[in-house]
Amino acid sequence: MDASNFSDDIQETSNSEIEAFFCSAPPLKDAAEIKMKLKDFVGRQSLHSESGKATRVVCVTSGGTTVPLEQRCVRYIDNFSSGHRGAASTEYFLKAGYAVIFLYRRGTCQPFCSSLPDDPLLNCFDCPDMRNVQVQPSYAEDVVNAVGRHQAAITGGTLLKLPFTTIFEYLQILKETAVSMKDLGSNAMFYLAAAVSDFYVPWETMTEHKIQSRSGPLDLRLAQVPKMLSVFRKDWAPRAFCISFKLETDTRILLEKADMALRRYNMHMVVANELSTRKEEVVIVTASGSKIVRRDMTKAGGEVEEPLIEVIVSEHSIYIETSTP
Ligand code: 9Z3
Repeated sequence: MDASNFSDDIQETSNSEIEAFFCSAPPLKDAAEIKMKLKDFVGRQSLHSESGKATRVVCVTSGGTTVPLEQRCVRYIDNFSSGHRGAASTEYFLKAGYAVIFLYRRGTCQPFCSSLPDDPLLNCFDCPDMRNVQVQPSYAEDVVNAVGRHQAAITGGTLLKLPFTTIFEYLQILKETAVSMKDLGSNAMFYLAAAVSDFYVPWETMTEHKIQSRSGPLDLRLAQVPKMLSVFRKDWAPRAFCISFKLETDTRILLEKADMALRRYNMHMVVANELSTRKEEVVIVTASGSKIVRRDMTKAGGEVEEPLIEVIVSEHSIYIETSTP
């Protein structure tokens, strides 16, 4: 299974295929609430922009989508992504003054939490009695930092978090998000780091109940998820600055595939990364060439996302300056 439905291995997808995907997908349970949250969040940024400099808003997608095999899902196919790239990038975008819509896979890495233990988180706390919860002194600074920065971003209206699990949820929420950000024009950015399923079981052909093992080996035929990037650029987010990611395990084809994605889907930038070195370096591919970005090894805890977001922010500035209002 390839990492994304945005890969470039097949022909163009027609609008009717995309429509059919959305029509047959199980409707989002909390669609009205998501729409409302997006409207409030984006509206708040537009209000800020009246008072001077326009607020830039980036939608960061993060984590992998699942493909359920049963409607009452017991088993599913997953796409690899810890969510570290998306969570770390969100922090750097916030630092750079962006408002961030963080569209993330439930249970994956979260912004501000990288220095907290996840196994088990309870190591952070002590409970000397029923009325008293204390943070372990060795984690006190990290917890105060994480809670403080998270609360400031949420209550300050600069971070909106929207979770997804399945490919159906992800694509529906991404579309809603893009539509809600349309009026931001060139101040909007999409940073598509999520690892999105290429293949799926259409809802109407999916068995309702748990697949039984007594029937012997399981033959699965997966349909292709329609390629959404073209329609994304053309219809959902025509004026936004759009960055997609290309993941490969074979470095010999990585740059060629990234370049193909850039041209085929009219992306402003494709970030190419190889699975085993993705935390060390990435290659930014644009129409004017490619550039390797490495993490600063001289800096304790230096992350590749720091110089990456720096380059992206400056490219976005040029894009805004040269875009027609
Ligand atoms: C990426 O390439 C991300 O950088 C990673 C980050 C998922 C590798 P982690 O979450 O890893 O920090 O563990 N995301 C995009 C993957 C993808 O499916 N890209 C498509 C493709 O390669 C292009 S849009 O076909």
